[in-house]
Amino acid sequence: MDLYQEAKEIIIKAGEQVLERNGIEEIKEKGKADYVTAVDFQVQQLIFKKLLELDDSIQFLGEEKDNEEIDFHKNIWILDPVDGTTNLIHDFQHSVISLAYYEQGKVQFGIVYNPFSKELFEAKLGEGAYRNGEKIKVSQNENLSECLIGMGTAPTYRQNADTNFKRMRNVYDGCQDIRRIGSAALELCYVACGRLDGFFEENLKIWDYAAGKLLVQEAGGQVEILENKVIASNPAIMEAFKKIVME
Ligand code: 2AM
Ligand code: CA
Repeated sequence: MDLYQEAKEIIIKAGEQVLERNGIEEIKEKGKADYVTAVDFQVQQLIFKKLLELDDSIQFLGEEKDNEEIDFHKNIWILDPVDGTTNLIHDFQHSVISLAYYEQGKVQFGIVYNPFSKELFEAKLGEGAYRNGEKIKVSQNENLSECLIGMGTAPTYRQNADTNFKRMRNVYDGCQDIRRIGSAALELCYVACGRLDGFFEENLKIWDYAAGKLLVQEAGGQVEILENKVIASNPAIMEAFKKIVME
Protein backbone atom coordinates (compact mmCIF):
# COMPACT_ATOMS: atom_id res chain seq x y z
CA MET A 1 0.00 0.00 0.00
CA ASP A 2 1.26 3.46 -0.91
CA LEU A 3 0.44 5.66 2.08
CA TYR A 4 1.09 8.80 0.07
CA GLN A 5 -1.21 7.97 -2.86
CA GLU A 6 -3.96 6.74 -0.54
CA ALA A 7 -3.73 9.88 1.61
CA LYS A 8 -3.96 12.06 -1.49
CA GLU A 9 -7.16 10.37 -2.59
CA ILE A 10 -8.66 10.78 0.87
CA ILE A 11 -7.88 14.51 0.85
CA ILE A 12 -9.35 15.07 -2.62
CA LYS A 13 -12.53 13.22 -1.63
CA ALA A 14 -12.80 15.22 1.62
CA GLY A 15 -12.56 18.40 -0.47
CA GLU A 16 -16.14 17.73 -1.59
CA GLN A 17 -17.29 18.21 1.99
CA VAL A 18 -15.45 21.53 2.24
CA LEU A 19 -17.16 22.69 -0.96
CA GLU A 20 -20.62 21.72 0.33
CA ARG A 21 -20.10 23.88 3.44
CA ASN A 22 -22.78 21.82 5.21
CA GLY A 23 -23.18 23.19 8.74
CA ILE A 24 -21.18 26.35 8.01
CA GLU A 25 -23.68 28.35 10.06
CA GLU A 26 -22.75 26.33 13.17
CA ILE A 27 -19.88 28.55 14.23
CA LYS A 28 -18.06 28.49 17.54
CA GLU A 29 -15.58 31.13 18.62
CA LYS A 30 -12.70 29.21 20.25
CA GLY A 31 -11.05 32.50 21.13
CA LYS A 32 -11.14 36.03 19.81
CA ALA A 33 -11.47 35.77 16.00
CA ASP A 34 -10.58 32.07 16.23
CA TYR A 35 -13.45 30.23 14.65
CA VAL A 36 -14.39 26.63 14.07
CA THR A 37 -17.44 25.42 12.18
CA ALA A 38 -19.22 22.08 11.96
CA VAL A 39 -17.46 21.69 8.58
CA ASP A 40 -14.01 21.73 10.23
CA PHE A 41 -15.07 18.95 12.62
CA GLN A 42 -16.77 16.84 9.94
CA VAL A 43 -13.82 17.05 7.57
CA GLN A 44 -11.32 16.21 10.33
CA GLN A 45 -13.43 13.25 11.43
CA LEU A 46 -13.83 11.90 7.91
CA ILE A 47 -10.12 12.17 7.10
CA PHE A 48 -8.95 10.62 10.38
CA LYS A 49 -11.42 7.75 10.01
CA LYS A 50 -10.10 6.97 6.52
CA LEU A 51 -6.45 7.34 7.54
CA LEU A 52 -7.03 5.05 10.49
CA GLU A 53 -8.29 2.37 8.09
CA LEU A 54 -5.00 2.68 6.18
CA ASP A 55 -2.72 2.26 9.20
CA ASP A 56 -3.94 2.27 12.78
CA SER A 57 -0.45 2.71 14.27
CA ILE A 58 -0.08 6.34 13.16
CA GLN A 59 -1.00 9.09 15.62
CA PHE A 60 -3.24 12.02 14.71
CA LEU A 61 -2.43 15.62 15.42
CA GLY A 62 -5.28 17.84 14.27
CA GLU A 63 -6.40 21.39 14.82
CA GLU A 64 -9.80 20.40 16.16
CA LYS A 65 -8.70 17.95 18.82
CA ASP A 66 -6.70 17.73 22.02
CA ASN A 67 -3.13 16.86 21.03
CA GLU A 68 -1.63 16.38 24.48
CA GLU A 69 -0.86 12.69 24.00
CA ILE A 70 1.22 13.09 20.86
CA ASP A 71 4.63 11.42 20.98
CA PHE A 72 6.99 13.10 18.51
CA HIS A 73 9.27 10.05 18.55
CA LYS A 74 6.59 8.16 16.66
CA ASN A 75 4.74 8.62 13.35
CA ILE A 76 2.12 11.36 13.09
CA TRP A 77 -0.47 12.68 10.67
CA ILE A 78 -0.62 16.46 11.04
CA LEU A 79 -3.92 17.80 9.76
CA ASP A 80 -5.63 21.13 9.39
CA PRO A 81 -9.04 20.06 8.05
CA VAL A 82 -9.85 23.63 7.01
CA ASP A 83 -7.06 26.18 6.83
CA GLY A 84 -8.82 29.45 6.13
CA THR A 85 -11.91 28.92 8.27
CA THR A 86 -12.81 32.63 8.25
CA ASN A 87 -12.63 32.50 4.45
CA LEU A 88 -14.93 29.46 4.45
CA ILE A 89 -17.46 31.22 6.68
CA HIS A 90 -17.58 34.08 4.15
CA ASP A 91 -17.49 31.78 1.10
CA PHE A 92 -14.31 33.60 0.07
CA GLN A 93 -13.22 30.40 -1.74
CA HIS A 94 -9.64 30.31 -0.44
CA SER A 95 -9.62 27.49 2.07
CA VAL A 96 -7.56 24.33 1.92
CA ILE A 97 -7.08 20.96 3.55
CA SER A 98 -3.49 20.60 4.74
CA LEU A 99 -2.03 17.20 5.60
CA ALA A 100 1.55 16.33 6.52
CA TYR A 101 3.05 12.97 7.42
CA TYR A 102 5.77 13.09 10.07
CA GLU A 103 8.19 10.24 10.66
CA GLN A 104 11.69 10.04 12.20
CA GLY A 105 11.66 13.67 13.24
CA LYS A 106 10.82 15.02 9.79
CA VAL A 107 7.83 15.77 7.61
CA GLN A 108 8.10 13.11 4.92
CA PHE A 109 5.34 14.43 2.65
CA GLY A 110 2.85 17.24 2.53
CA ILE A 111 -0.40 17.68 0.65
CA VAL A 112 -2.36 20.93 0.41
CA TYR A 113 -5.63 20.87 -1.53
CA ASN A 114 -7.80 23.82 -2.49
CA PRO A 115 -11.13 22.26 -3.52
CA PHE A 116 -12.41 25.59 -4.90
CA SER A 117 -9.66 25.93 -7.52
CA LYS A 118 -9.05 22.15 -7.67
CA GLU A 119 -5.35 22.84 -7.13
CA LEU A 120 -3.42 20.12 -5.38
CA PHE A 121 0.03 21.02 -4.07
CA GLU A 122 2.24 18.13 -2.98
CA ALA A 123 5.81 17.45 -1.95
CA LYS A 124 7.77 14.43 -0.80
CA LEU A 125 11.01 14.94 1.09
CA GLY A 126 13.86 15.06 -1.45
CA GLU A 127 11.58 14.65 -4.47
CA GLY A 128 10.51 18.18 -5.40
CA ALA A 129 7.20 20.02 -5.22
CA TYR A 130 4.26 19.75 -7.59
CA ARG A 131 1.01 21.51 -8.45
CA ASN A 132 -1.52 19.26 -10.17
CA GLY A 133 1.31 16.99 -11.27
CA GLU A 134 3.58 19.74 -12.62
CA LYS A 135 6.86 20.58 -10.99
CA ILE A 136 6.93 23.97 -9.26
CA LYS A 137 9.73 26.33 -8.28
CA VAL A 138 9.95 29.43 -6.13
CA SER A 139 10.33 32.79 -7.89
CA GLN A 140 13.67 34.22 -8.93
CA ASN A 141 13.13 37.86 -8.02
CA GLU A 142 16.24 39.12 -6.30
CA ASN A 143 15.14 42.57 -5.26
CA LEU A 144 12.58 42.97 -2.54
CA SER A 145 11.29 46.04 -4.39
CA GLU A 146 10.03 43.72 -7.16
CA CYS A 147 8.44 41.23 -4.79
CA LEU A 148 4.85 40.37 -3.96
CA ILE A 149 4.68 39.38 -0.31
CA GLY A 150 1.94 37.50 1.55
CA MET A 151 1.43 38.57 5.15
CA GLY A 152 -0.96 37.25 7.76
CA THR A 153 -2.50 39.44 10.41
CA ALA A 154 -2.43 36.83 13.22
CA PRO A 155 -6.12 37.66 13.80
CA THR A 156 -6.51 35.89 17.12
CA TYR A 157 -3.78 38.01 18.72
CA ARG A 158 -5.48 41.40 18.47
CA GLN A 159 -3.31 42.79 21.24
CA ASN A 160 -0.36 42.59 18.80
CA ALA A 161 -2.15 44.46 16.01
CA ASP A 162 -0.07 47.66 16.27
CA THR A 163 3.19 45.72 16.02
CA ASN A 164 1.84 43.51 13.24
CA PHE A 165 0.58 46.39 11.13
CA LYS A 166 3.74 48.41 11.71
CA ARG A 167 5.72 45.39 10.44
CA MET A 168 3.37 45.09 7.50
CA ARG A 169 3.91 48.77 6.73
CA ASN A 170 7.68 48.26 6.81
CA VAL A 171 7.45 45.34 4.41
CA TYR A 172 5.04 47.28 2.20
CA ASP A 173 7.50 50.17 1.98
CA GLY A 174 10.25 47.80 0.83
CA CYS A 175 8.39 45.54 -1.61
CA GLN A 176 6.16 45.90 -4.64
CA ASP A 177 2.92 45.10 -2.80
CA ILE A 178 1.47 42.86 -0.14
CA ARG A 179 -1.38 40.33 -0.15
CA ARG A 180 -3.37 38.81 2.69
CA ILE A 181 -5.09 35.59 1.58
CA GLY A 182 -6.23 34.20 4.94
CA SER A 183 -4.80 30.69 4.70
CA ALA A 184 -1.18 30.27 5.75
CA ALA A 185 -0.99 26.83 4.11
CA LEU A 186 -2.18 28.24 0.79
CA GLU A 187 0.16 31.23 1.02
CA LEU A 188 3.09 28.88 1.53
CA CYS A 189 2.00 26.97 -1.59
CA TYR A 190 1.91 30.28 -3.47
CA VAL A 191 5.51 30.93 -2.39
CA ALA A 192 6.38 27.41 -3.56
CA CYS A 193 4.99 28.04 -7.04
CA GLY A 194 6.29 31.58 -7.34
CA ARG A 195 2.98 33.48 -7.18
CA LEU A 196 4.29 35.09 -4.02
CA ASP A 197 7.97 35.81 -3.44
CA GLY A 198 7.66 35.62 0.34
CA PHE A 199 5.28 35.04 3.22
CA PHE A 200 5.25 36.02 6.87
CA GLU A 201 2.90 35.33 9.77
CA GLU A 202 3.25 35.15 13.52
CA ASN A 203 1.65 32.73 15.98
CA LEU A 204 0.89 29.96 13.53
CA LYS A 205 0.49 26.38 14.70
CA ILE A 206 2.20 23.32 13.30
CA TRP A 207 -0.91 22.20 11.36
CA ASP A 208 -0.93 25.57 9.54
CA TYR A 209 2.57 25.18 8.10
CA ALA A 210 3.78 21.54 8.35
CA ALA A 211 2.86 20.66 4.76
CA GLY A 212 3.45 24.15 3.31
CA LYS A 213 6.94 24.38 4.76
CA LEU A 214 8.03 21.20 2.98
CA LEU A 215 6.43 22.47 -0.24
CA VAL A 216 8.46 25.70 -0.13
CA GLN A 217 11.70 23.84 0.66
CA GLU A 218 11.16 21.23 -2.04
CA ALA A 219 10.45 24.05 -4.53
CA GLY A 220 13.87 25.55 -3.78
CA GLY A 221 12.78 28.10 -1.19
CA GLN A 222 13.64 28.66 2.44
CA VAL A 223 11.51 28.59 5.57
CA GLU A 224 12.56 29.79 9.01
CA ILE A 225 10.54 29.48 12.17
CA LEU A 226 11.91 32.06 14.59
CA GLU A 227 10.30 33.16 17.84
CA ASN A 228 6.94 31.80 16.72
CA LYS A 229 7.23 33.60 13.38
CA VAL A 230 7.05 31.79 10.04
CA ILE A 231 9.22 33.41 7.37
CA ALA A 232 9.25 31.84 3.90
CA SER A 233 10.70 33.11 0.65
CA ASN A 234 12.87 32.44 -2.32
CA PRO A 235 16.54 32.19 -1.25
CA ALA A 236 17.56 35.44 -2.95
CA ILE A 237 15.43 37.74 -0.79
CA MET A 238 15.47 35.76 2.47
CA GLU A 239 18.08 37.86 4.27
CA ALA A 240 16.57 41.23 3.31
CA PHE A 241 13.02 40.03 4.03
CA LYS A 242 13.99 38.49 7.36
CA LYS A 243 15.76 41.67 8.43
CA ILE A 244 12.59 43.72 7.97
CA VAL A 245 10.16 41.30 9.64
CA MET A 246 12.46 40.59 12.59
CA GLU A 247 13.13 44.30 13.31
P1 2AM B 1 -7.26 28.54 10.36
O1 2AM B 1 -8.09 29.15 9.32
O2 2AM B 1 -7.12 27.08 10.24
O3 2AM B 1 -7.64 28.99 11.76
C1 2AM B 1 -4.93 33.33 9.11
O4 2AM B 1 -4.29 34.43 9.64
C2 2AM B 1 -4.08 32.10 9.22
O5 2AM B 1 -3.74 31.89 10.59
C3 2AM B 1 -4.84 30.87 8.82
O6 2AM B 1 -3.94 29.94 8.29
C4 2AM B 1 -5.46 30.41 10.12
O7 2AM B 1 -5.77 29.06 10.16
C5 2AM B 1 -4.33 30.69 11.05
N1 2AM B 1 -4.80 30.88 12.42
C6 2AM B 1 -5.57 31.85 12.87
N2 2AM B 1 -5.81 31.70 14.17
C7 2AM B 1 -5.17 30.59 14.55
C8 2AM B 1 -5.02 29.88 15.79
N3 2AM B 1 -5.57 30.31 16.91
N4 2AM B 1 -4.31 28.77 15.78
C9 2AM B 1 -3.73 28.34 14.65
N5 2AM B 1 -3.83 28.95 13.48
C10 2AM B 1 -4.53 30.06 13.42
CA1 CA C 1 -8.21 25.19 10.71
